[in-house]
Amino acid sequence: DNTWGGLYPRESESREVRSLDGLWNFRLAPLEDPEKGFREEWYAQPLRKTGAVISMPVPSSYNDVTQDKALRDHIGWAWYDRTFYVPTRWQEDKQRVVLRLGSAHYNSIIYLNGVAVTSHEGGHLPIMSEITSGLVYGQENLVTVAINNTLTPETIPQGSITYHDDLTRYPPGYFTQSYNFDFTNYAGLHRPVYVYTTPRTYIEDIFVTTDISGTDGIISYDIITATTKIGPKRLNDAPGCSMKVLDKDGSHVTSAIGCQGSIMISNASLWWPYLMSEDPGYLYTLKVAVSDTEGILDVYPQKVGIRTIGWNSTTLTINNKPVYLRGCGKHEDADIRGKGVDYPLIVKDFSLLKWLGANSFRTSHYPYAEEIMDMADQEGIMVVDECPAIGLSGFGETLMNKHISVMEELVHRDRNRPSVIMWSVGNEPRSDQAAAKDYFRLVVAATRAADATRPVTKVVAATKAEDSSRPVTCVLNRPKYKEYAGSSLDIILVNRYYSWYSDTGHLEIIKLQTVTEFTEWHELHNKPVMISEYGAGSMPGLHTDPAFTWSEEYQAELMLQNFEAFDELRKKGYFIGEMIWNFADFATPQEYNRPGACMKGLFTRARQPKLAGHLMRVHYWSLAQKI
Ligand code: GCB
Repeated sequence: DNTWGGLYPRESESREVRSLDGLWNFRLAPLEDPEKGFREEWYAQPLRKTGAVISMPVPSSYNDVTQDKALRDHIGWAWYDRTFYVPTRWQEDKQRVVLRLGSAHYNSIIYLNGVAVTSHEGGHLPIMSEITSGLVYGQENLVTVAINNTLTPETIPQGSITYHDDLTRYPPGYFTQSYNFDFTNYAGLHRPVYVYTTPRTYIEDIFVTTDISGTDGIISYDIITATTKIGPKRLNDAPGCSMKVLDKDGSHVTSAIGCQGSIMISNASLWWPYLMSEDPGYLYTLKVAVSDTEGILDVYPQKVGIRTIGWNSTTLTINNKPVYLRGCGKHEDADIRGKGVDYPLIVKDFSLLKWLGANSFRTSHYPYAEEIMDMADQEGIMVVDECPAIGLSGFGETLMNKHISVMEELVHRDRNRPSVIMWSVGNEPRSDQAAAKDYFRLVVAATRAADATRPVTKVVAATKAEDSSRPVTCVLNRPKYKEYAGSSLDIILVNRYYSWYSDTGHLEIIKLQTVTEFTEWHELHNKPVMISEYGAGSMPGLHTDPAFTWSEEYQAELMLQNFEAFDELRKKGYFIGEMIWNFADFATPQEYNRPGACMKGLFTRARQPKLAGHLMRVHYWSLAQKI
């Protein structure tokens, strides 16, 4: 039952937003009886009445918050619940009420007062359900979420479950979960949960695109209004839209009338990436209102950054200026909270990105929280917005349809964001399999169609690439001559670990191999190319000279060799950026080749710089001055 998660809950003259974050009650389903909670209807009563519960913070991953190994390693259903009140005034004022979860990893079923109100597949995108008629007003309400983190070849991302039935080696019923990726599959209610109101006739959706004409900015908009089917509606006429444009300081710039149209802003302040202007990340606010003959019904504040994106076979431009991406692959990852949204961490990470002189990151390998994306918009940090398709293999139709619907949900969530400059349909698929060709052609076409610069409805039809406002990419990691996805893409992104996963210890080969390979990728597809991952693991505090694998020196010298290759490639005119792997060390499953974490961070997991962090700071700031 996947649908779009709706506009982000924001307060306005007509909307109230209440947070349901805090400590929820929590209980795991037993491994040996995973369906127990459904059979015993745990959702029909407070969880604490069904058995022992613990307190679980929301937002947070559940894995690392206690001393319990079974909780950390749990595979299967987990149950959350809490109670909350809504005022009777919401009913008297005929408000429409919506429950919204920023995400729930991976499959989830949401109940209100014992009744299932919605379900969702996929762990990184918002979920909403109108709950107007299911609430008891002025009394206690119960919200329950059942959530399952099992990954299979049919989920995105993929994983697989192995049952070990050799009873001489494993206990009865023993199974293990493996993954097509290297990061910890943290699970839980990772993002804020809200209950919010709108009037019964409300702004359902807003789509903005922007353009530039001389010194003027143009905001084209499409407002979709709706009326809830529940209860009497106050609607004396077809709703009409109007809007005010406010500048960064909240001062009135101009106004417009109509649900579709465009607004001209003379001498507009453009949205520029960090270090490309004195005031990067400039955002206007479009205060959208819908009214009937009796007056204003609903108001929603929509941020807008005025900028253009362009690309051809060699270059990516913002506001008609070529840009070179200086960035990092990242993860939503920290100790204790795992992938839980954490405001101190968000502010710290953006502060570190700016300290580095970086202008971009990739949401490797799944859509990040909207709270993070808001910061990117506001700070002028460009984002390669990636969906959760990592390491995909087996390109069947069911998987493809799921992949397309994830891309549509992602594009729908993020299409108004100026920071999003590229969609990534995946990371390192097994695109050496011939079936990848049609598969990616169709996924890319659907992505382009979802981002068409014309009124968008929920029905997505294939359209031409010329209609899209952002390039589509996928991170390729297959031998270039047996690779079937690249031909469908606008920009070629490749992860490459010379002198780490191949020729380990031989730093001297990096420059030659990197220049050769990326030149060939460009020649093969005649498209801009970028390195989306390179790097080496380092143990903070381990020093060796001459450099030796895992030392801070080895990581730094590997970077220096790569920088020389990138200099050379830049001179050729089609190399549009570099993103190191990774911004910070991050958690990985238990294994013998990594010490509990991927150690390729510029920063430790606690966000302190390694030698590599200091080196990158010098490199990115000097690049920012040069190009
Ligand atoms: C990759 C993956 C990334 C891994 C990295 C590594 O190519 O895209 O998710 O963490 O390599 O360190 O192996």
